[in-house]
Amino acid sequence: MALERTFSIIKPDATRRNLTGAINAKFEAAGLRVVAQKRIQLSKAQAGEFYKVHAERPFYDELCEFMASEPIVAQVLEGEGAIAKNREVMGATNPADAAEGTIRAEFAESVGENSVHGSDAPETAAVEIAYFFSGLELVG
Ligand code: DAT
Ligand code: MG
Repeated sequence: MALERTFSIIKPDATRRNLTGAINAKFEAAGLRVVAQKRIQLSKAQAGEFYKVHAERPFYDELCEFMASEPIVAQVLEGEGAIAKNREVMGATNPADAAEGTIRAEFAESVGENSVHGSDAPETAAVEIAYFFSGLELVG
């Protein structure tokens, strides 16, 4: 398997509950390395741009409000097969469906406030990393 990078967000419900370290511990235990990380607060417009693929969904406005409500931690994770591995560590979108031991099973509060974002494919990972980080911030 190839060494990959994926984009991750620790969402406002998790930063509010001081879970950044607990979530990073899950990534590291799974062999994912945090190679870039910053805590920032998005505007609603920036959240809307990031999630524009969901613009037609009924939960879009609520999702953008939530993502801008408090700080997030934006991250780049690196590892063998990092994109799929991160999705595995995250668990299903709805915490009620998430496998035991996954981040969402342990920490998510609801399908909307589900603690983490992770890229779903190499193309989206590249776009999402470039939206949040410059090349100079990616030291490996
Ligand atoms: P994922 O975050 O697992 O990639 P997604 O891309 O389908 O899931 O949706 C993006 C986010 O939108 C998700 O993390 C939380 C929110 N969301 C998805 N489905 C929802 C729903 N039925 N009700 C409320 N929010 C939802
Ligand atoms: Mg998604």
